Amino acid sequence: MDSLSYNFNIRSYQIYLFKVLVITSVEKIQIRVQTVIIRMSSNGSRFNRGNGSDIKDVCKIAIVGCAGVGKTAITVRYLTKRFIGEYCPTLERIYKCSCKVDDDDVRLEILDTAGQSKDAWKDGYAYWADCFMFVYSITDRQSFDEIIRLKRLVEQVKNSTSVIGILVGNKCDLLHDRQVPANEATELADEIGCQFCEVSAADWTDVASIKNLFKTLVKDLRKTRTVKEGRQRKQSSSVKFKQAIQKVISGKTPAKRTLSA
Ligand SMILES: Nc1nc2c(ncn2[C@@H]2O[C@H](COP(=O)(O)OP(=O)(O)O)[C@@H](O)[C@H]2O)c(=O)[nH]1
Ligand SMILES: [Mg+2]
Repeated sequence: MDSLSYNFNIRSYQIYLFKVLVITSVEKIQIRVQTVIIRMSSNGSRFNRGNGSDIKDVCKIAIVGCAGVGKTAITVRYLTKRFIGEYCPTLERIYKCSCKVDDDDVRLEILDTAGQSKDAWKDGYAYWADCFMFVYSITDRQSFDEIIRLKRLVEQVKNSTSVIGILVGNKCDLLHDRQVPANEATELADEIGCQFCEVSAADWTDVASIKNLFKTLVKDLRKTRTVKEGRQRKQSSSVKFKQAIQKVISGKTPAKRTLSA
């Protein structure tokens, strides 16, 4: 009787141990499965965001102009809505961000240039960029005179006179130091085929105007791209039409020969 109860105890202990092991391993598996699911879902959402499946365009903008005109100040104002005051004068960087234009998400790559030389232009960002922000300071006549040369350089690199750009007169908070009248800048804008706007990166009430500079460029670029695509589609469909006609004509000729033979 004693040995029976002993055996029974051992068996029940074994069953208990077995149950515990099974439960803990099942729990472990459940935990692992849950972890994998969490990882997958978090990767998935990150992937969806990073992938940018709903992003339609990439727009590469180069901010160009003489040193000290406020290129970095404009870029930083746009990206952070802040005006820091002092910026590294040799800093040259590409910033990536996105914006909404006409209900579409557009990816922006903004190149804040520094100290351009003629050669750098030829080899570098003029070639890289889709559109340009030509910045001068309304308090610096020389920076305004430089714009026409910069525009010509871009045209050379792009091998086209129809460059997408906007002329920007910065530091319009410093009206007392103005060296470039607004009407003169409007004339230049007409001459180089750009829109024109005066802004102040320092004035916080001008944040919307700075945002608009970028939006205008993106809109112009998208319009140009749509027109180009339309033209290409038209060309390819007219080529296809011509090819179809030629096929019909060349298909009829041998058929006639067979008939006459
Ligand atoms: N008053 C005023 N100062 C500005 C404005 N934008 C830039 N600055 C100042 O001009 C200097 C040069 O600006 P920065 O952005 O570094 O010029 P960059 O060399 O063209 O990049 C800095 O001291 C800025 O604080 C502006 O709109 N108004
Ligand atoms: Mg700078």
